[in-house]
Amino acid sequence: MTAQIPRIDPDRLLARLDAFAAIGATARGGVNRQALTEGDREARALLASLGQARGFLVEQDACANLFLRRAGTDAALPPLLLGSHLDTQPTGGRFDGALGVLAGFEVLEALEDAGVTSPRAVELAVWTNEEGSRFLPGCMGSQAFSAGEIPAGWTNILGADGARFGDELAATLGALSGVPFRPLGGPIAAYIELHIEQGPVLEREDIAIGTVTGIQGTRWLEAVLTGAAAHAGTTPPAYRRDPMAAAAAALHALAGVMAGDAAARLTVGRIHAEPGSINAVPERVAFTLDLRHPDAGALDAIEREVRAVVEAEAAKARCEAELRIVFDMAPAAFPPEMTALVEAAARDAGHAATRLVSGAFHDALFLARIAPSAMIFVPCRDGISHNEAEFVEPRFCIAGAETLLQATLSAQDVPRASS
Ligand code: HGY
Ligand code: MN
Ligand code: MN
Repeated sequence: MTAQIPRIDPDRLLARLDAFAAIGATARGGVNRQALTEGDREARALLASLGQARGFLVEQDACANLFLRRAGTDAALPPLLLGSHLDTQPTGGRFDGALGVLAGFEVLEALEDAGVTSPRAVELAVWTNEEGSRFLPGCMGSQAFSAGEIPAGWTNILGADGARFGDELAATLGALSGVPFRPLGGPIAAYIELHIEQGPVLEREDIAIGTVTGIQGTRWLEAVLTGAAAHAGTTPPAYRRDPMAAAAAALHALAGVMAGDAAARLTVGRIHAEPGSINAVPERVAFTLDLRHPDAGALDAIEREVRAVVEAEAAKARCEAELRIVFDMAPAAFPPEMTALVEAAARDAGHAATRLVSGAFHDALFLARIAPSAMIFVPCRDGISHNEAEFVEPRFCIAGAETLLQATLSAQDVPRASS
């Protein structure tokens, strides 16, 4: 049977997005499907069953990365890998990660429906814990895949909810008991990821496709300031060693980091006081710092400034300060030939495209360490993400999937379908 021209089925893709958005749906229209929770397991199980129903080989690896494989004619060739993530922020959106996974699945189905044969297998990967909001760091699945091993220290990492990573990983693997294991790691021929932009550029320029040239650097720090618990009513200022006062002064001073450099990003997303009593000066205050910059040297300079300011304010309050790096992703550029492949795919799919650097980190950053990688962005409304109001117009979801299909075909060494 000669192959037909593969085409994205818009209704099928949009229905899948709705079905997965229902898993972990929040009352305000978002999704709370954090890594290695019951919701994450439910979404993985649904995708696994959909893949098995289409005759794709479904496997998982020791880091609970999930793979759906559509075989090629030459099993010896490393596969072309598509992928993204299904885990979300606590108040996440319906598209962050899920669009890339479900568009990738739609590409596999379109190839299958059209009877396309190709030398390379096409695989879809669902990476474990991209977000890093429950268990630090982020991108655990793609880090382990690209390194070919799970760092020993991860097993005992405690999540924001107190759960132990090793336990939750084992429960997640066990929840897909019928799915066979595969070794952790490559080789892969290339990696292509579709994702929402999570910023305002594409919408502002009214362009459907972003050709991602690279990803800015990210560095996460955990700061712990330690003073002395004391009575809120009887302890005068001179007798206090108040880590909350020190933290407040430090964060106020650090607001200048972004004021001084338009490309710099500094976010304190989580702060916690112990014992956390209304009428006790805290003994300990811990907070997270998310630093971003496209330039590695500038990122180092921001870290130095953060350390100097936090340590100085702690000293003023006669507190100890400890800051440790918990996640460090150097900026990276995607190879020109992969960027060109995405631009050609957008053109072939009939969509305008523009180049941009990603402000968010992605699993593609780690895949780029072991294979030529590329990312395709689509606009999200008002650039909102990591927020339950995240929204992508259906036409952009479809444009992204059509571009991913064309990129898959051209990366497959098969004649590109003329649309
Ligand atoms: O935080 C990030 O950049 C990614 O969206 N998880
Ligand atoms: Mn994401
Ligand atoms: Mn995200």
